[in-house]
Amino acid sequence: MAFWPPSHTHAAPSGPMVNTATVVPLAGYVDTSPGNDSASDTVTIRGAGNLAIAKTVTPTGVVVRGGTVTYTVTATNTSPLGDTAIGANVVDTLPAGIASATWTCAAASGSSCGATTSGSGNINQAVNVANGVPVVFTITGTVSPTATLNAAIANTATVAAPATFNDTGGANTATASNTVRPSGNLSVTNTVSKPSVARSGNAIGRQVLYTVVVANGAGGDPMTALLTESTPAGLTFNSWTCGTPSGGGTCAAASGSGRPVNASSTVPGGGSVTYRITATVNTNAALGALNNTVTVAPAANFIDPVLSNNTATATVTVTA
Ligand SMILES: [Ca+2]
Ligand SMILES: [Ca+2]
Repeated sequence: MAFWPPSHTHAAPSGPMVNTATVVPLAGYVDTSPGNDSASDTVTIRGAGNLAIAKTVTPTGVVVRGGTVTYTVTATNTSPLGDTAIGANVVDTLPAGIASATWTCAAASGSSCGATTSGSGNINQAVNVANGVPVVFTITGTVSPTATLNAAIANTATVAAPATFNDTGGANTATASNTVRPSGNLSVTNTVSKPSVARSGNAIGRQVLYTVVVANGAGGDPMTALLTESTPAGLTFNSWTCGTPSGGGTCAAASGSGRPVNASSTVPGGGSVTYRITATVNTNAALGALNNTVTVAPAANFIDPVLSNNTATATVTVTA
């Protein structure tokens, strides 16, 4: 019997091929059982190549609750003989930290997305992947508002070869991962007790009190905030306190000497703490505006998406 050559030399159709052989009696002979003169064999033609999948995510590294995350899932086929994987199954099951997602699929000529090119939720779809022509799924998801803080959201995609395709390599699973970090809009205000100070005055007269409020916007995650006071010329810092919490705010330290430098507090969304900082205008301070700026910064692994309200300046006018 002649079979389809087991190693073909060109792109061949995949799927079952039926090969039938028949014997015919020579002239003058009688076949007493003509019913068994023919036999068929079914040979399945299998394509071959490395069916693989890759996955990337944007943003990389860190996401916040309620934020948007985009995954790109790329199924590829590297086939030395140019075979197409017909009906390769792509699966992407959304992890718990993703509240909802929609997806689209795109494929250039030769490959195909299969039944549909868009959907929502999990992906479980048979696609055709031609040699060198990727099938690309783009998933746009929303991070759950209750996603566990400081934990990873790992999203895995797989591609499985159809029965008609011999997957000759690995790389059938790919995972993209992000860490959910706390996010809140920290802000700071700074007011001073006196509009002006005479540098010729006595020590009490030259003392000023700065009232600095560190707040976190409503709806934010609890944030660890670091307050730092600048060191303007003409001013000597005496001491500071931290207190007057609202909304569950807490101060890491209740007081300190000099100026606050990375003074830490934890402020839930909608909460605040208040620093009171005493300083003395020096007798040799320059006349005119004496600006004192405070800055609040999120601690490491806390995300403040709005930095424009993280500094505040209070001004004292120095007079003779
Ligand atoms: Ca593979
Ligand atoms: Ca801010």
